[in-house]
Amino acid sequence: MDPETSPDRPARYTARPLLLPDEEAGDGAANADAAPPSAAGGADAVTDDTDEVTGEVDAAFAFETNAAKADEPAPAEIEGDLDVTLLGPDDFEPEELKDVLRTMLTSRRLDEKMLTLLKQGKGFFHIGSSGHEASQVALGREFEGGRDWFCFYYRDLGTALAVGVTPAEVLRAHFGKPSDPFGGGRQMPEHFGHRDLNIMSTSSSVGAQYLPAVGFGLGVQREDAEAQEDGAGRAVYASGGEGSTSQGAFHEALNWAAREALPVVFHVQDNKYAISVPVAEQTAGGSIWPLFEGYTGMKRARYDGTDFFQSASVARATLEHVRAGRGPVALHADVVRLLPHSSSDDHRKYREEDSISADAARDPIPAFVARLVEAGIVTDDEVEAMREEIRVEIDRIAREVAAEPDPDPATATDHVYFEGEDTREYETDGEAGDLVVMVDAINHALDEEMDRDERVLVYGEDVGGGKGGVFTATRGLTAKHGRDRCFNAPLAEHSIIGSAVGLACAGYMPVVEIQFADYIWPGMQPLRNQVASMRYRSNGDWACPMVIRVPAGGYIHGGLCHSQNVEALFGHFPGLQVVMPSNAADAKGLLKSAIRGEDPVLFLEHKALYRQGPARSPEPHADYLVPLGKARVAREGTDLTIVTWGAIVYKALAAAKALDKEGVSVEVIDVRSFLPFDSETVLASARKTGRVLVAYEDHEFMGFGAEIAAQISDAAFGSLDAPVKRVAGAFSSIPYADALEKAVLPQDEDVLEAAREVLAF
Ligand SMILES: Cc1ncc(C[n+]2csc(CCOP(=O)(O)OP(=O)(O)O)c2C)c(N)n1
Ligand SMILES: [Mg+2]
Repeated sequence: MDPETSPDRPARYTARPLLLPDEEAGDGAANADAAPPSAAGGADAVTDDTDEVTGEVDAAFAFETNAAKADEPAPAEIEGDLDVTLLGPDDFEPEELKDVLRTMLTSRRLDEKMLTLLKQGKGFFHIGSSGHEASQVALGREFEGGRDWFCFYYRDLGTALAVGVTPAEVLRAHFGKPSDPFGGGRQMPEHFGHRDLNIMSTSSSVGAQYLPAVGFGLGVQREDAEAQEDGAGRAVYASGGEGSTSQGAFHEALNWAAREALPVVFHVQDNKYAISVPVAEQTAGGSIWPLFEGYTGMKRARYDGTDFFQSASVARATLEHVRAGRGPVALHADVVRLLPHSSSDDHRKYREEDSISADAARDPIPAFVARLVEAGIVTDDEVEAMREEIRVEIDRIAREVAAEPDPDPATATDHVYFEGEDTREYETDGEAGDLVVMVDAINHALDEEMDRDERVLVYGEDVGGGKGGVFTATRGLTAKHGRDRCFNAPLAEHSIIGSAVGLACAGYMPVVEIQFADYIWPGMQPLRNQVASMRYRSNGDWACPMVIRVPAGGYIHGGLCHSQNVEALFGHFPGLQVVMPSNAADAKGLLKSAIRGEDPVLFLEHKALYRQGPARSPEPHADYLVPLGKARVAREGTDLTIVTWGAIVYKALAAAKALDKEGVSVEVIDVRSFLPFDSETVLASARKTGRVLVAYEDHEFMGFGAEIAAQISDAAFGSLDAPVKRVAGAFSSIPYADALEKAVLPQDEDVLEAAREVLAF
């Protein structure tokens, strides 16, 4: 049967001669013109509006020039400054080329099969790699699964197969089975991840894969100097579409990789569309290729990614370069997207027929087959036999996988955090030293932990060298531990947190500094979509233990961007731990626990307390650990509980002292840890005193105090003699001038007055 005219295939999937029709397609013919099933809850499911609406939108954005550019042919010759020898069929063993063909056909068949399964209502989503296979398989086969590191994107099926992922594993992800090695059914399909093969769990976030590759590269560079001398160092693969190169993270990654000559291969698969947006509407000049130039130290190559032999030639030269430690290579593969963006998309709504058929004419598989037939390596009949064999095999595997049990709903919230045994020993006795200020206690904790464990790496902005951070928390660490253990990152918060993802996944313990909480926002994306979710989305296979030290808080006339409080926002991220010590001993003990832990910790340091007298403590010994998730009773009392943290602890203690003189006994609880939160200590105190004031610096509205008040109302209502009250900052940015700052941030008298109100109720 001619696959082009097979009734089993919707028109939009027949841009290219595909494999043989699927025996299981069932009523697919009836659905041939229907929109593909949308992804229930899928990120891009919303892109499919009604025909009418989309028609209007298309008309408004019909740039002729863009459409023309989007379908520009690939260059006939390889371009760039990488030394590439063009390979042909004679440069490979015939069996190698047959293997390549098999992998390409398998990738294509999996796309078809999963789309068919969707039409049958088996599965919710698919995003295909059809048209990308030549470049993917050519590169993938130069890497070594389980030795090199991989930061894939969702359209990397051919690469995944080439490095060792099996069709059964791909199908398990499609069906969302617990045996799915990518994430046990937690992630949408095609979000590759494989612990045994060193494929880091893929996040859906476009561009979020590039900076982890820098982290892996930093790790490899530390370990593989000798192997690189023999041209055998490990390599890191990072890939994405041309649309992803609009993300700042892409350029940040090129910059850092080039700066440090890291062994990273950036594989940009330019299929000319980012969902519906043609590349000319995406990128200056209509192509990312010229923008690769200028990153000194990085090589680049542009080639026809639908031509296996061009791709393989570039791949070989690239890996030779990278494995010898000569720096990163950025590849620009001109490929074609033969399918709509995903199963939730219909590209006929924004692509002309001739654009779709022009891409179809560049299908890498028939082109590769033609070269092999011409070289006498295979016959057409042999290719057909191979297709049929793959089809039968994949159908069989799909049937078997479909019959596997589905995930147990009871496991739905497993692996948010580390679930193994906590072997840390907390609050052990030992000599306490001289009084130390909080910032010095932090500095000593870092130093001691770097002594204890060489996997601990400290970096951030201004952190290295003589300065030791703008608050001196890292002073002296470069001099003592060396530039490769305490160093300056580029001035880019996404880079700092994103690279830490790769280092953490490779087994390091990055302890990074964000100079001010107010500038953590570029790092929000990797924090939320890489760091915090890594363990959960990989079903416990990958984890991102790291510490992100963040000076936060006001009272220092820092104005709008040196005063912010961020605990409420980050307390909302499953997978993250968030703490804030209020004194030197807790700072040292909590930081050490965080560094010795298994989960990522946002370590908030109140900068107004760094050198404040009352926040000093006798310095605890080097193995003094404070548990995360345990509040501290800063003062015992019986009439009123003030729950607080950070700088407000001292205002609460001042209020307690004032009330004490009036015969009122106030208990002050220093929360210390937001995530995990010690509900038990807070509730026990609320039950004891019957009156609670929550005092904090951040805006009262939607602040962390709201969570505490809600918990007390839920669990201790019967013990209360007054409503839980909050006293906190105004719903405003934090101004600079003394009188204004004082008006916005809670003062001693505000806390005292609020305490009296609760007592008077
Ligand atoms: C940060 C982010 N923004 C938006 C999206 C939604 N989205 C998913 S894929 C995609 C287009 C990506 O295009 P490109 O990088 O060219 O890769 P391609 O899909 O074409 O291979 C978009 C906008 C996302 N997943 N992540
Ligand atoms: Mg694209």
